[in-house]
Amino acid sequence: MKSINIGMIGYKFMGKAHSNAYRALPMFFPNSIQPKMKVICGRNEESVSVAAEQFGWEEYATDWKELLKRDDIDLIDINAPSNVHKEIAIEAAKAGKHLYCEKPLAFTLKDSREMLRAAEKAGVKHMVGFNYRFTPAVILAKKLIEEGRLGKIYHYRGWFLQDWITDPDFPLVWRLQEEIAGSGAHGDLGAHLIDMAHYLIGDISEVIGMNETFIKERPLPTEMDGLTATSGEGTEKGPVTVDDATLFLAKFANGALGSFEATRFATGHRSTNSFEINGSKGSVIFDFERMNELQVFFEDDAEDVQGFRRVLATDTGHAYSEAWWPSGHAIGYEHTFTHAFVELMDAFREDRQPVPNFEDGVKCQQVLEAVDLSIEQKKWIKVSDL
Ligand code: SOE
Repeated sequence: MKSINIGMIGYKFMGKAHSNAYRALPMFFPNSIQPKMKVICGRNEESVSVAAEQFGWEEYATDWKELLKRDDIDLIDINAPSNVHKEIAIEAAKAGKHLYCEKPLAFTLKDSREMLRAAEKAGVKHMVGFNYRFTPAVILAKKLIEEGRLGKIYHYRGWFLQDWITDPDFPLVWRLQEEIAGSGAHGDLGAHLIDMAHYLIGDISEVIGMNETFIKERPLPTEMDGLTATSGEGTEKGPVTVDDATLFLAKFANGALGSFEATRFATGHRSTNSFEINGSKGSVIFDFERMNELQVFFEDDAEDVQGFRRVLATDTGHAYSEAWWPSGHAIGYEHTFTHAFVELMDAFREDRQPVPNFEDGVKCQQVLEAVDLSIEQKKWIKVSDL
């Protein structure tokens, strides 16, 4: 197998990020199985045709059901809004297509389990878009934990802070409508936090949370694109039906304690995706806005030089460093997607499931839902009860 033919559904922010990543593979990972950018699909013919040309797809299509019928498509990449993930994924699996799906996998735990079952029944490969796992500094944190260099883990602190909707006049984009997005900061940002914690620390066993929608009504949009939108003067308003912020506490199965904060109201924080981990022998701090670095602290450093030190995780010897630039030449957000697709293509070569896959998507959904339930019932919820 030399290449995998891709049919991609969605062409906005994530569609662009995915396309860019597919294009990087032949140049930077020439030994990988290569993705062939066959068809890009979206409902608006004018826009999707422009995207096809700009992003470098061979063809465009406007009907995803027709796309599934094509014999020359091996994998369906779903990056349309969350309300269509389930139907497309299940139909694509039935058509024998391999799957890549953006997060959060589905609206509900039940839906995500159905998606996983459909993929397993069809015997196709399935992957979920938790791209931040593929940041070299995050991989370094994982390595330090696995090698026991941080000792017994006591604390995990995760926070994903954005501020793109603090203006009360920012329009009611689809991400603020429950029927399209499923949830707000919780599913959009919290999903990344939960997956990161699963990857680094392990299973979350119990949670208790709180949430808030600070701005209850917003003007209807006249145009939206990615995270930007406009609305006219005095435009009619509609209700915001998702959370603006969700916070929760967690207990991990291994005894560690966790705290999580996902918000779109952290003024000044454009996209601060961070964690801090404290163990008996050391600590690490990561902030995606400085994604090439990991702050590390080791308890057994000589006392007179103890302190957090900055490790450049894109230097020689770190994950994926050989594929990119000479030491010290940084990489960016888009590279996390390229790395995710390298994992996907490796899974094809080694005939195994890629990681993270729909099982990880379901696990994440289980925690998201446990937090929602804890908010509703105002009490701790055991994740395994769901
Ligand atoms: C918007 O909040 C968003 O683009 C998310 O949808 C992404 O998953 C996250 O990576 C960055 O922020």
